[in-house]
Amino acid sequence: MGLREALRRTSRRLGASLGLISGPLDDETAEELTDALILADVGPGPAEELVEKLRERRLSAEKPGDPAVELARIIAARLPAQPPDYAGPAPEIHLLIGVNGSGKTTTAAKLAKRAREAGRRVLLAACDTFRAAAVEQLELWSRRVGVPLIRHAEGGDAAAVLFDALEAARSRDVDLVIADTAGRLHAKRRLMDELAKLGRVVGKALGHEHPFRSGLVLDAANGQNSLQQARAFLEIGLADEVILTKLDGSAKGGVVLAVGAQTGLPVTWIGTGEGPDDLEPFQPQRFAAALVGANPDKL
Ligand SMILES: Nc1nc2c(ncn2[C@@H]2O[C@H](COP(=O)(O)OP(=O)(O)O)[C@@H](O)[C@H]2O)c(=O)[nH]1
Ligand SMILES: [Mg+2]
Repeated sequence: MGLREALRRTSRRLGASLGLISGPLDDETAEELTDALILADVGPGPAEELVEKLRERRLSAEKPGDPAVELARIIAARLPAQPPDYAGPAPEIHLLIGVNGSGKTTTAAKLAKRAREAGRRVLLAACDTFRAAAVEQLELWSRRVGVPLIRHAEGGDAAAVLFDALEAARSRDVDLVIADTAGRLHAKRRLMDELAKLGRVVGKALGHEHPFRSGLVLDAANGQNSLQQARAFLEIGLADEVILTKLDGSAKGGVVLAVGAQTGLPVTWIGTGEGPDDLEPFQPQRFAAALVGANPDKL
């Protein structure tokens, strides 16, 4: 599904409020727009700040422009900047972390397909060893997207799978390893230990300076609750970025702003459906335009 379509339910709601604005922003319209932003899960604080900025802009402008375009510009400017492309040694290592059901396995497959199609040598690692079904699900995906998989028998050790995947990556000249991990919500301490163990495995297999990136996968359909659910992951401070799934069909696309405001982490990818191609790199301007239903060429 395309981005605009995925965000249709959010943009429709915001568009209805924005459509009422012609000149300066009066109190009633401001309040309505704030409510619409809160319903879209932008969060009350950021919602008020956005509307205040829009109000100022419209007061100071000689001839106020399209309110949707103005709001989109304000939103885009608030989104954390994108991280630079990976420039470290091969292989690049991308761990996907997050609670069960957030979309880690699906996203691993989507990312793998995209990278393969871009001409990269990719390997998937089935580090969610907790349930047999999880490994099988990734195995199906690996065949579907044509990317090899490293797996162990059920119940194995996630760190051992990662180690094997990294060894295989080295011997096969792989340049990207994508590791799917388990999303069990156990004690923060355990979670931290497990993720730290994966980090040590990278050091052991590839050298201690070798970087890796942890993408926290969040379900946008749960809006701000997804941030709450992933609190343990956020508190241990091992997430480098956020990948937001299930924006399709959600009326809570505004959660992107809440994620930025509450975590300070960049959103790097967005999931827009269940199919292998339903993944887009996050582009703040394009996203902001689609969120409020503005013409992206006018931003
Ligand atoms: N609509 C929609 N569904 C998604 C998206 N990403 C994942 N899903 C679905 O969410 C469910 C859980 O995904 P899964 O990858 O198994 O989550 P995991 O437990 O974190 O590995 C599956 O039914 C996926 O098809 C998305 O971007 N949009
Ligand atoms: Mg999974």
